[in-house]
Formats: sequence, structure tokens, C-alpha cells
Amino acid sequence: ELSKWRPEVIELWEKCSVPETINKETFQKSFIRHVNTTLARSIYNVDNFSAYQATAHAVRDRLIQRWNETQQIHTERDQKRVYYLSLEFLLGRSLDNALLNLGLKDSFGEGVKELGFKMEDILDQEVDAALGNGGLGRLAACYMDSLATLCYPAWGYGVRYTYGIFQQKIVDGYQDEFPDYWLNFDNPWELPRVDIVVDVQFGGHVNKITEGDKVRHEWIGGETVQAVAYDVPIPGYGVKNCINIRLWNSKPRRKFDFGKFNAGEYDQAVQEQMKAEFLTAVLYPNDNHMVGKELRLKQQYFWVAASLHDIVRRFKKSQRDWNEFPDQVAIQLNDTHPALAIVELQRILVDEERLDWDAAWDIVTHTFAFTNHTVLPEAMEKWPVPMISQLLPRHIQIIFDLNLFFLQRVEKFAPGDRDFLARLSIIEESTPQYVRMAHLAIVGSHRVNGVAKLHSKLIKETIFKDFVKYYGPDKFENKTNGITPRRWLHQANPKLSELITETLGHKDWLKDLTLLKKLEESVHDKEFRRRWMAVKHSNKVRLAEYIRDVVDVDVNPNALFDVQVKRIHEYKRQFMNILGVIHRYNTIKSMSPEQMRDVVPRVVIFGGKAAPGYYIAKLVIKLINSVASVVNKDSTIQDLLKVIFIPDYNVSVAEIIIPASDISQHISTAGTEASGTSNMKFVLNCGLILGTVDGANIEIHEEIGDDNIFMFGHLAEQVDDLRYAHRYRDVPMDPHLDAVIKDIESGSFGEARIFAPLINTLTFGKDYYLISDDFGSYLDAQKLVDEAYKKEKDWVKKSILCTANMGQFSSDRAIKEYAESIWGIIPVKV
Ligand code: GPV
Repeated sequence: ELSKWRPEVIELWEKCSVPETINKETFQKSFIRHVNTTLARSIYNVDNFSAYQATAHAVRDRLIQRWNETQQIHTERDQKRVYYLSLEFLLGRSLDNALLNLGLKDSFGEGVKELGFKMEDILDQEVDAALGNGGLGRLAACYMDSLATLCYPAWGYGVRYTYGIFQQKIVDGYQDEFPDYWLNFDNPWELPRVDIVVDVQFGGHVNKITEGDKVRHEWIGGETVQAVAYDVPIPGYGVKNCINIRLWNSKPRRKFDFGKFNAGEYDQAVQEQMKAEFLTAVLYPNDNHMVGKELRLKQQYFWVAASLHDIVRRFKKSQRDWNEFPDQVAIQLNDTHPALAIVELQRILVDEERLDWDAAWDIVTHTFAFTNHTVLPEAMEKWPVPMISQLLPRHIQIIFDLNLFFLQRVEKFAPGDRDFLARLSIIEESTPQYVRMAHLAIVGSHRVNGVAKLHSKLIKETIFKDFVKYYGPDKFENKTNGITPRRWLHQANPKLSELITETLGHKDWLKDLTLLKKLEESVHDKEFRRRWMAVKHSNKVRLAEYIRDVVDVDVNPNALFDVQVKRIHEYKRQFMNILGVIHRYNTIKSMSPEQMRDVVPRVVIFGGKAAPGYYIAKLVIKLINSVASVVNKDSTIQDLLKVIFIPDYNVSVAEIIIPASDISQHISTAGTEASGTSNMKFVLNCGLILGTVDGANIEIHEEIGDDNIFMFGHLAEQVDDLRYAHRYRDVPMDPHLDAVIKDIESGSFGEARIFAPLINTLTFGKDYYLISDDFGSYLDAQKLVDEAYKKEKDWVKKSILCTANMGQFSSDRAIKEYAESIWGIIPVKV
């Protein structure tokens, strides 16, 4: 395609595109140029925010270069690519991460200092990109970091929400939600691609056209919404590779309804236009919970259709045969949110590319793979057939056809077993009928995976049991989650990172986390232990300052910091934690001064958002704050206990909290937390954990050993029987729990009637999450924590061994496993 230019032109391009060397001086030039031109400001009015913008733009210039080179070489080599489809990418801030991954932090830091700014202040200006709810969205972000760092040819596809996850404020102890209008001041981390626009169709009808002995289908009419691409560059660590997340934004078509316009209904014509923009306006704020809003289904199809169009267009450029599609393209479905992609690809191949049905289906099933992230029934996506029919009339036909052919094969496998057929069917035969998205995802994929060993075992034994019978066990795999050590240690905990690098004598551990193992040798080194503790202490001081700023409470950095930060959910049992806090409070209050001298002072820290419609979760927040306001001003307990609820927990707040924890809680009812990923972040940052036998806690336990973790509670295999007992027998409540409940009911923490619905979950609600069953062993485990914390030397050793044994939990390990056993892709290094 170069041939259209004269040689002199090409030469000039080459001369002008030599990348500038990057150092302090060239950075400063670039900074000032951006202040002057991009921001149209001058030395007279640069504040910290413009300094942030100018620095971000200077970094962005370098990212774009790398991004271009990466795309160029990936196109040239034309290797198989993976496309990671995720409705959520919880990226957080980008500047610090980009500076560290590009190795520019020191030189740029010097550069801004000489210009009269502090890098810390500049970094603090950035607003989080919070296009996700919790673990699922953050996992996607960690995976993009690893895909870039390991040089895989990969793209992310997502939605550019105008409003990310809501901001949480606490008013009178209750959660209030505020819109997260994160694009308020220009976003330097995205490149608008006004030239990349895809038409997405909704509604209309299907014509069946017979041509000889063939029939084809034509989907026409309805409305069209346009998808515009915004590209977000993701730099790898210590490599030139820089990959792309393409986020789609909806906008109205430029042509509009002139019929209405001419009829004098100008305002109505404009309103219709505005509706199109609304499609990508807001991220749905539910975690592990399905709410069947039509707009959400529209978002899903909009994003899937635009992404597949893009993927198919890229494939077609290479002029290959369609059979080669699965050799060039792997598509990973992050949960069932993008499951319609399976139907859309079949539609493109059959209706538009005119492949025959079976050939098309063979391509589809060799292309897709599906990750499941939960076994909770309320989280399983299903959409009413009438809703899909209205919005996507051709897709619903394809779904019924796929299901028919699938069930015909199942019928041959299990002749006459109608119940088996009904259980496997993609369609739930209720009134109205529903499409079960997980079933669609399994039938349309060649591989299905869970996200931790226990979870992957449970999906095979419970929700997908019948599919295992039909397909055999090999279609189902485990890929234990991982986290990126770049953000979650190097960036969030610079002091620990430095100490590790100095001790090991290299930085290679950031690309091969198993090298941390060597830290074990230093546990006997007294000076090393002193420095290790000093790092933890200074991180606790940093958190204490943050707590003073946001909630105006003084906490003692020498106290044991006990943290539970994650989405508020009944299955995660923050309720059990705060009930335990009340028990501790009452125990201390009943002590003599001598006894009190033996108590380990504790700061119990909570953080997390509740879905706006989740009444019980919101009451848990209220209870935590009510307990906090009583405990924190009770001078009779001599600062032995403080309770803090940190508002608006998000990625950048997590970066302050996690390095400062002594102990963190991961206490879901066994079998309910698919994996958890913050458990990995805490342990990597040398915090011990108190956890149930659930999710990745189990594998962390295996790696770090019995002495360095506090595990308690019933096992997943006992849960059914325990629930049965609550349902059909009179199970006496744990006596300590009973005392705590009576205390709340007596009004010790404010008007008791407020908390009645919460307490009812334990009684009338049959204690579905088994708080009473685990309460005794929970309190016992907490006692062990206190005793262990008193033995300072041993505690530091445990802490070191935690970090040293976390090698397995890098997202690099996880991504390599996906690449090798599911996607079949190889690195292409720039
Ligand atoms: I489904 N997860 C989430 O954050 N949101 C969801 O809607 C669903 C799952 C989480 C799981 O709860 C975690 O256990 C897991 O670690 C995470 O997904 C990543 O796999």
C-alpha cells in the first residue's frame, strides 16, 4: 500500500518519524510543549492538575509510538490473536503504571521536580477509570497487563461507559450513590477513532428467501445505532509491546429521520437521536447478580456486534479461507455477558458469508472459550425469549436452531431421557421461556474454565454436571486466577519492592514471580526482618493518614490492622465480621484493667460498595458505621479497638489499603467465592490472611503452608447438610452469636428496629450463609491471630514467608496457561 507515495515522500516520512530519545530533558520539553499547546496554558497558570495533564500527554506520546509498532508487527506476522471480551475493565489510574512499565518513573520524576512539582501530587490528580464492579473487572485489567508484558498478540474489547461504577458517600451511616462522570476533563489515556464506526442494528424483522433448494435469511428494518471506537493503550512491563483495549461508544447515526423533521417534529427527531447515546451511558452496578434490564441486553449486543465486526474485518484482510478462522482467532468470553457473540458469529457466517450451517458452527465452536466466575444461582444470566425476539429477531431464530440441533445430538446420547434434555436445553421451558446464557456459552465453546481449583471442581459437580456427562470431563478446565505484581506490588508498595530488589539483587522477580522464593533464606537475617517490618509500619502510617483525611478518626499504626475490603455481599459475610467486632468490644468492656493490658489493640477496617438495589447489603454498611460510632468514642476501652469504614473503595484506594494490612479477611461461606483475587494481593504484600476453606484461599494455603495462614469454618461439602438442618430442624444459635444479636436488639448500636431485617436473615431467613455454624470457629481463629501477633519475631517471619511463596499467583502464570492450553497463541515481541 506504500506504492501510492512518491519515494521522496516516503523518505520524508521516515526522516520525520525517528522517535525522540527519552530522557529528563526531552521530557521537560514535551511537558512544556503540552502545557503551551495541548492545554493552551503558560507558566503563569500551571497548577497540579495541568501538570498531571501535561505529564500524561508526554507519556501518552510514547505509548502511541509503542502501540503503533506493536500493531504493525502483529499485522505483519499475522499470528493467531486472542480477543478478550469483557463488559468490565477496572483499570484504575494509568500514569504511575505507565511510568513504571516504561521505566520512566525516575527520569520523569526528576523532570517534574525541576519544574517545581512533586510527582506524588501530580499522580494524585488522576481520576480512576472505574469501568467495572469488582473482581471480574479487575481480573480483566490484570490480564491485559500480563498479555502485554508477555508479548502476546491480544486485544481487549469492552464498553466506554460515560459513567463508571458510582461513587459512594456515607451519610448518617448509610451509603449514598453519586454518578461517576469520569470523562469530565479530557481523558489522555484514550485515542478516539472517529474513523472506526460500526453500524449496529436492533429490532426489525426477518425475511426468509428461497433460492433454488437453498434458503437464506435477511434481517431488515429496525433502528441502527453506531459504535465508535476508543482505543486504550496498555503497555507491557520492560518490553516495547503495547496492546490495545478497544472500547465502544454509542452515538446516533448522522442521518436522521427527515420524515419527522419535515412534519415539524424536530424535537422528537432529536430525542430519538439522544436515545442512541444513552446506550453506553452507564455501567450496571451489580456484582454477582443478574438484573434483567432490557438496556443491559442492548449494551451486550451492541458491544458484541461491534467487536465481532472488527474481528471479522481484520481476519478478512488476510484473504484466508474461512476454515482458517479458528487458527487465526481465539475469543475468550469473560463470563456469559458476551455469550451473544456465539450467535452473532454464526449469523455472520451463515447469513452474510453464506457458509453452510454445519461448517459455520464448526468454526464458531473452535473459536470461543468461556470463563465462568460464580456458582451463585442469582448471578446466572437468563433473558426472556420475548425480549430477545423483539430486539434481535434473527438471533432468536438461530438460538432455537442451535438448540434443536444440539438437543438432537443429546437425544442420541441419552435416548428417551426427557429430563436430561430439559436440563441441558439452552431454553428454559417456563412462561415466558428464557435463554440460559451459560448453556449457550458452553455449547458454543470448545473450552470452559473455572477460576480456582475448588470452583472448577464445583462447577463440574453442580451447575454444569449434566454437560460433563454429555461432553466428558475434558472440555472443563481450571485456570486459577492471578494478579499483576507490577501494579499490586511494585507500584502500590514501592518500599517493599525496593527491599526485595535489593535483597535478591535483581528486578527479574517482577517478570518471574517464583523468584521470590529466595526471600525465604533471609528470614533468619535479623536486620532484614527489621527492615521488612519498617516497610509495613510506614505503609500503616500512610493508611492512618488517609483514614484521618477521609473519616477524621485517629488510629494507632502500632495496632493490628485487620482489613476486609471487597463488594458488600451476604455471601462474603461482612455481617459475620462486624458481629465478631461486637463480640470483641463486649469482651474488652467486661475486662479488668489488668486483663486489658494483655489485649492486642486492633483497628478493624472495612470498605466496599453495595449494589444500589441490594437492601440487606446496605444495612450491613449501616450496622458497621453504627458500631464504629459507638466503639470509636468509648474511652473505657482505651483505644484497644477502632472500627473504620473507608468510603468509596476503588482501585486507587486499594493501592493504599492493601500494603498496610497485618491481617485481611476472606471469609465467604465455603463454596461461594469462586476465587477471590484480593486475597492474593494481601498475601503478596506480606499480610497474613484469615479465611475460610474457599476459592483461592485453599491454593494460597497450599503454597504458603499451615503456619502462615489462619483457616477456619465448615467445608463446601458440608454446606448442603447444614442448610438442610436450618431449614427443617431447630438448630440452636451459637451462644456467642446469640449474645451479640441480643445486644444489637437491646439498642446498643442505635435503634434496634433498623437492623431487624438484617437479623432476620439469621432467623426467618434460615441463616443461608451459615454465620451461626461458623461463628465459633471464627472467634477461635481470631484468638489465634491475637496470640500470634504478640510474638513479633515469629509474625515477621510468617509475613516474609507469605510474600516469598506467592509465585504461583501472578497473572503471568495464568495468562501463559490460557495461551498454551486454550488459545494456542505464541508471543510476538516488538
Ligand atoms: I459472576 N465476580 C465478580 O467480581 N463479579 C461478578 O459478577 C461475578 C464474579 C468475581 C468472583 O466473585 C470472584 O470470586 C473472582 O475472583 C472474580 O470474579 C474473578 O474471577
